[in-house]
Amino acid sequence: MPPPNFDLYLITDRKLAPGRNLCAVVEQALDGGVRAIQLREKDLGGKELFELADKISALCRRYNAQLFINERIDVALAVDAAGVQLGKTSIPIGIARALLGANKSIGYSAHTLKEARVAALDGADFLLFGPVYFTPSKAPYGAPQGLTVLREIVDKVAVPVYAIGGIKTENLAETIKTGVRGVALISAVMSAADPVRAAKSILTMLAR
Ligand code: TZP
Repeated sequence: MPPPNFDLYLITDRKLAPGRNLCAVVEQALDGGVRAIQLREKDLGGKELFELADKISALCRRYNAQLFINERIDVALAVDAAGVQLGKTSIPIGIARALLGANKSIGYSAHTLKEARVAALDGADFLLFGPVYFTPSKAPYGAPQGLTVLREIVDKVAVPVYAIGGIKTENLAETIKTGVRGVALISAVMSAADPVRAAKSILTMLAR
């Protein structure tokens, strides 16, 4: 696959957009210029996830945006998504590639340099690395990884890297300086009072 062409990777979590319809928030993000969405609703079973993916896939097509499905290769194939996001507990990258074919992208969420290197060798198209900063959902797993480790991964692994975890407009500039390909985030857009404006301002900063 060609390298990813997006700077901002928006990940969904409907629990971080309470009282709002997930499709409506995703559409606002797309309106704000987001062109890559990862559907990550881990508590949904196949039927509900497929139905949601089908709706979000239609939205993404309308905006010419790419849709990635967290973990579920079957759902990604069912809605002809751009690819999947895998991690340590997922089906191996090589098996996913065999099922998805050469024309789908595989993102891999790494938490150590070793994991990042193995994922690159196994054929991941891009990596997420984090949590770079404090973020409530990852607090139980220990301290954030910080910028030094992020820079090391960017320098040592020959696959585009996206920073994730606690990314906000306030820390975007210092994050980008590490040489990352872009950033992945949830709450800075999903929980924003105005997701259109939040997406726009993050994308403007990333484009600089
Ligand atoms: N993986 C590492 S940190 C994280 C995930 C899914 C959560 C990112 O959420 P936020 O709200 O952008 O900090």
